[in-house]
Amino acid sequence: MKLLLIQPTLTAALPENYGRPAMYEPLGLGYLAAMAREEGHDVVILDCLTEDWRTQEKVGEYIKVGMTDEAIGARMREFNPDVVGITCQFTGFEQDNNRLAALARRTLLETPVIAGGADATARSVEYSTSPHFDLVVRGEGEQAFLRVLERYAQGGVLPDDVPGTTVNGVVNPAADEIEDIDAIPLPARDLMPMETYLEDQTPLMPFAKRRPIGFMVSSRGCPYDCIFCSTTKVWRRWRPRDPVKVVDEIEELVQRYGVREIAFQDDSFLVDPERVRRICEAIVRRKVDITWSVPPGLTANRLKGDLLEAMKASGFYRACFPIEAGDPEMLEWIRKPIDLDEVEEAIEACHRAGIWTYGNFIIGFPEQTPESVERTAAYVEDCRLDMVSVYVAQPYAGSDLYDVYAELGLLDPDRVRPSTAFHSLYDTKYFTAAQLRAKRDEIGARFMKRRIRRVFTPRGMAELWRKVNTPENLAYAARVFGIVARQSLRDRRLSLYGSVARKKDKVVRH
Ligand code: B12
Ligand code: SF4
Repeated sequence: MKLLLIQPTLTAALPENYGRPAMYEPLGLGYLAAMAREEGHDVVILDCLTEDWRTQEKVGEYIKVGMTDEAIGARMREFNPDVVGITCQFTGFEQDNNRLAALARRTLLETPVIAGGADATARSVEYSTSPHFDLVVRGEGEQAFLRVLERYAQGGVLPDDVPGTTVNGVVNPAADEIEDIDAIPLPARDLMPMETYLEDQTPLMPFAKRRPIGFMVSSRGCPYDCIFCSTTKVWRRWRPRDPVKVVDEIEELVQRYGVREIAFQDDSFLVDPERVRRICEAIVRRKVDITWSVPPGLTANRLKGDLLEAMKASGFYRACFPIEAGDPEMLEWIRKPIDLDEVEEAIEACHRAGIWTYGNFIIGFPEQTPESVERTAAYVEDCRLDMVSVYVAQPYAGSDLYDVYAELGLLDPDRVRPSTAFHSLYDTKYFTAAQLRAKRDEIGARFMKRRIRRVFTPRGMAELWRKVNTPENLAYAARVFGIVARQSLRDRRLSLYGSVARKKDKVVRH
């Protein structure tokens, strides 16, 4: 059968003339495509954002980035698929998912339209009863999707009882998880516009050391259950890949795509430190010349002993810590499994080892008081991190936080706002959305000011010295400080994900 797998456009509160957005290969679609291809299906992946990111149009108060509907419709007609699959990951961008599915309906008439991804999983009843979608695959998609295709190919009608699917509001039992995730073929990157992703990854990872950067996952799931995260609804159990297979994929990215850095996108990379050590040893043994980091973050209390040295020897250069709050009470409320003392120790261990440190923070939980936000702000200001990102809490469907927003009446009854953690559109009990955005900027600016002063202290100099011991490291340090200085001068915000370029005057206000 002919399958068209689509990553939608992006409509959000963005500045006009936004420039290049953060673009990244849709690995979920890549895995599905690879599996389907092995079963003999003819697959096309259409990334509507990446294939035409220069087309940016105003839609109401928001900006839509990516291919026009005419262009997408033409591609649909040209390929004329038997089944359309749309990845619906982000709650905030449901209007893109719906518009695309409606376009598929209009253009391809009887062709089934299937949804998958984090948002469709969390709201599978809503999606499957909407006029746009015929079926939702919940959670890990490979097995359920293939079974749906097999049954559809045999009978010519979509099955309504496959485990792991929701059809017409009926939630079938969950599918079994794939026990051996190494049996899944590598994502079909050859079906994606890799040259466009790799061309300029600055908006996605401004603080990367080398480019181009290859993105991959070395494990699925997370053993924790933070209140703001929906991951446990998609992946029920943490499952690792074999370190040898992980390094095979790194080598493929290096040899085939000229990748020089790896960004692991695992939800919980460090669950098994011994596995990480084996990945590092294999990188060194096989002489794979890369630098690497884990942007979603590392659990601080697992970065112990000589593991950090093993990581550094294999190219690890920057530790991201998802600290989220500087207020212990708030940490408990959000169920973040960290201890601020252990975080301090991990930051110090990184400085000693000459590893750059990065921290992620979230403010503006629905009932977070101004005093609690200030405790996080003070923590950020006083911390010894090299770089930080401050985000505003968001109601992602599937997270328990979404229910808290709903209970407090902070959500709209009939629509989801195209809000992001960088530019939030949600009020909370104590702040308006605009106040939270200003607070986020203020905390970033306070950090920058202190950070720049810190460099010129004896301790700051010593920390820096350990990180600039090779010409490449020196050049990297210069680049980091260039970005920090430019951003601080222009009062812009640091951001790991998403474009750092914010045209201040033209920001679309909610
Ligand atoms: C890498 C990443 C990004 C990248 C790119 C995302 C992309 N376009 O793929 C970047 C850095 C740009 C990004 C940004 C954001 N992200 Co992000 N991101 C991730 C991350 C860490 C990994 C994605 C990935 O590659 N997963 C691995 C693949 C294998 O899994 P998968 O995509 O889920 O696919 C599987 C299944 O879901 C399913 N499936 C998926 N699609 C389909 C389609 C069909 C037809 C079928 C049958 C099945 C199916 O089958 C796949 C294989 O099993 C995920 C967390 C996670 N673990 O998934 C968060 C995640 C997707 N991000 C999230 C969010 C919220 C964001 C932001 C909106 C944050 C913000 N700023 O407010 C931004 C903005 C997005 C944007 N477009 O600008 C949330 C989404 C939650 C929600 N309900 O909205 C997630 C789930 C994190 C979380 N746990 O909360 N993100
Ligand atoms: S935020 Fe991170 S640690 Fe917490 S549940 Fe989600 S993936 Fe796991």
